Amino acid sequence: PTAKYRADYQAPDYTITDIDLTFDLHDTATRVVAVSQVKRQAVQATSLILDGDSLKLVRLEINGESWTDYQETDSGLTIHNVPAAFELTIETEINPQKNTLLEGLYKSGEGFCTQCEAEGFRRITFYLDRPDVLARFKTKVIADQASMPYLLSNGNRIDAGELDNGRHWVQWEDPFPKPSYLFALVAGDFDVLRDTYTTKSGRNVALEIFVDKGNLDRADYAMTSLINSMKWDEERFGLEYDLDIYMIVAVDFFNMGAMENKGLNIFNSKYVLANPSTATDTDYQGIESVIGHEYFHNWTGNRVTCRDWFQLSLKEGLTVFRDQEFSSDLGSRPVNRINNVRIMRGPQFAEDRGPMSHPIRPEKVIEMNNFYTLTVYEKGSEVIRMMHTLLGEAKFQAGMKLYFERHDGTAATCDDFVQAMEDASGISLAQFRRWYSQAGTPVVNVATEYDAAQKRYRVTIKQHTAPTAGQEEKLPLHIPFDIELYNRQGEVIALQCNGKEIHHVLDVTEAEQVFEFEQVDEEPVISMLREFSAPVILEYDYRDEDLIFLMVHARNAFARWDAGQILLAKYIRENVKRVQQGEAFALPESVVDAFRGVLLDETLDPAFIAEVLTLPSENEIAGWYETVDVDAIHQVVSELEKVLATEMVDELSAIYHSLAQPAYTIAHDAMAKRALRNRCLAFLANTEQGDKLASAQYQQSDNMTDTMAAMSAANGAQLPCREAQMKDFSDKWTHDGLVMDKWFILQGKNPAENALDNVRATMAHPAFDLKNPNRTRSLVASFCANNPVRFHAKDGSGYQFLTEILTALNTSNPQVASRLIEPFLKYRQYDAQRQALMRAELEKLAGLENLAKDLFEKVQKALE
Ligand code: BAL
Ligand code: ZN
Repeated sequence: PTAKYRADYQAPDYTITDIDLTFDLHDTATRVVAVSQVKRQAVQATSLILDGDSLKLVRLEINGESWTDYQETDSGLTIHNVPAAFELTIETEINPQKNTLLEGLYKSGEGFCTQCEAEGFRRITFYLDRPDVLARFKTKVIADQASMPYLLSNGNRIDAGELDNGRHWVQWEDPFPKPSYLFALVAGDFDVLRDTYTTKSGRNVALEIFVDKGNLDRADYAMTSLINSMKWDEERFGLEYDLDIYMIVAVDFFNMGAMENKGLNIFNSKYVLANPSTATDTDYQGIESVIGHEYFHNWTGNRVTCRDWFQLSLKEGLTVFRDQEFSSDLGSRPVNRINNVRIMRGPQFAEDRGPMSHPIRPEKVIEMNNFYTLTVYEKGSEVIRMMHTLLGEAKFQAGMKLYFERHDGTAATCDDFVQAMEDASGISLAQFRRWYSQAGTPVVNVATEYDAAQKRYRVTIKQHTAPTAGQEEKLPLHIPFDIELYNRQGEVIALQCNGKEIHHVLDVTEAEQVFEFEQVDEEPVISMLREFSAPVILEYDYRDEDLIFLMVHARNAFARWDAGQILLAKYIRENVKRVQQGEAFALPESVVDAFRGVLLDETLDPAFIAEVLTLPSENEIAGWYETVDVDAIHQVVSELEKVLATEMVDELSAIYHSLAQPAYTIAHDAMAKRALRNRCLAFLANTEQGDKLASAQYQQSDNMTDTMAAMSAANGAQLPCREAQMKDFSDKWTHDGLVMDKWFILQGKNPAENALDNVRATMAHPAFDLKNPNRTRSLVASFCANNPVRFHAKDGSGYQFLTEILTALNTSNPQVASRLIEPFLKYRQYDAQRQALMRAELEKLAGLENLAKDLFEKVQKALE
């Protein structure tokens, strides 16, 4: 496999302005006729080079005449000696039934659907399958009428008819030119939830959500979320929907979360289907954010798309930022921020440390699917958020407006976006642009000094980014560094430098910079990186009492949570050392009291309290170490949960009982109370009451949130009630794979010593199917990625298991395989014995005869 480089970008020699597609759908032999209007763009070009993959060419014509001057190649089709402008007709045959890759046109259950991003359209027809070729699409779909009454594609439905052989057809037309990755087709039989939305300028939009028959009672929240998204985008960004119909189809077999195809979103059913008895509060929140995300792409992604795939963060980072803001405006801003930051500090920082480390705008790609990463998405969103912090809402919105004025209807670059922000605001983003090209997580080291005589407080800030794979040299970044100083009464001290008051977001731009604050009457407590104002690691030697002070006094909820996390981190590190030295676990009473104080503070949002009382994950903790001691980390986290539970048992128990709710509702305050109650239960699972409480909650629960909380508590603490719960749940839900995913996750995360045996046995469960990405991720990824102590068993059994799965998926679905391989990529962070075992597995994979390029790229980088 060969790499592509961002620096090599060239505009296409030809473009396609219009394409007229006809699909004659059959399970194993679908015929696709594509009639394209082709135009030469580069004077010297004579050959049209089209992308194609796994296609059978049936017919090729130019201007209606058969054309024989062409060659089929490994990557598609080269047509020689073509005119400057012509009509190209290509007929291909494809086999959707055999398409287990779930890219291009494939079967999900009884129906047909497509996934074309990034490069799936070339598995449908030979085409200029690149995002800077924008064409108007017309699509006719022909299929059996009885089994497939719904035939859908992008844009507006303009005609339909019946054929005399039991088949029927529907004609679609999308007036907006789009790249091929936004093409979609769906055929099948569904239940449909319908609603309407009137945009602020008066356009009536039909809203349709298609779900498998029998699932209509699980579509309401998706519809509510869609309507909320449409309204929010008008209010916050001034952006309206632009077609007369917006369709969402939920399918069971889908590699990603969802796809923003113009007018016809295709969703993983996980992000559509929910009712109180099948979905948890977290599932509901996931639906709201993914429905929002795909809707927001209509402007940031579809109306303005990417020039090339290296620019993916142009649409993804921006759209993640928008969906995060949507969830924060509708729900709790602090809780949303906390959860976004957990993802950054855990898996995104881990990605930055590993062999696949890349800037948010990658420079080199072998398999594009490997770059739908937390770096491009989540860190990409943090980069947008930093611009928002630097510019403020008004100037940021002016930048958005200018961006659309300049680039609507075209394919743009990340630099175009930054330029619009810069031009609209008048704020220089010259140095800031380095965030697009520099990989890795900067470490910001802070030292403070108080001069009582001068009443000055000196803050020295150093930034350093360690070399990352393929990028040795790092330059200082422009880091917006949000701080606040407090006096001992908890009052904010105005920031004054050189006789002038300055803004609380400091512009850190140099490798080392000193800020000296004047008129500071007493030694202050400093709160830093407020709101996680930049995606960096903060190093500062905090005293316990300052952190405890901030947990109470910091003005902003995020900073209070963060102080608690830093305090926990101190004692987790210390206890890991103690465990390694054979000493007993120890935690000062003052630390317990700080958390008790938060638990008992009735002025706080219960959902926020639950976050403060949530310990960092074992994976996040692993990221703090050069060499990870999985067993010690696991032991310390378990002990910490137990000690906090034992010390606060009365308070936890009282709050648990006081938060019992009469009936389930999805309102935010009800969710918040459940979050805290179930966090209390997770702690109490470690006490004598655990089994009784988890058992009673499971039996009495009228909703999936409480059911899963009871099961997770029982699973995590290995309570006696666990087995009966697991059996009961499986008996009840075996017919429903999506619900069973929750059960598979618990099997994967089972801390029992024989977890791997259980996982292997579970693969024979009737609801399990390795070909279904959701099932595989639920069971296999939860074991390999989220059960570190069992996956990293010293005998290497977990590693062998992962290799077996990867070998099977390498042929059936390499895109899913490529996500599952992640734990192996971190092998250098483990002890010598484990490193050797994991490396041996990587070498086994490298030796596979037909290693897919998705895995090839990662294996090669890991072994380098
Ligand atoms: N564009 C791929 C799915 C998503 O990010 O919305
Ligand atoms: Zn997206």
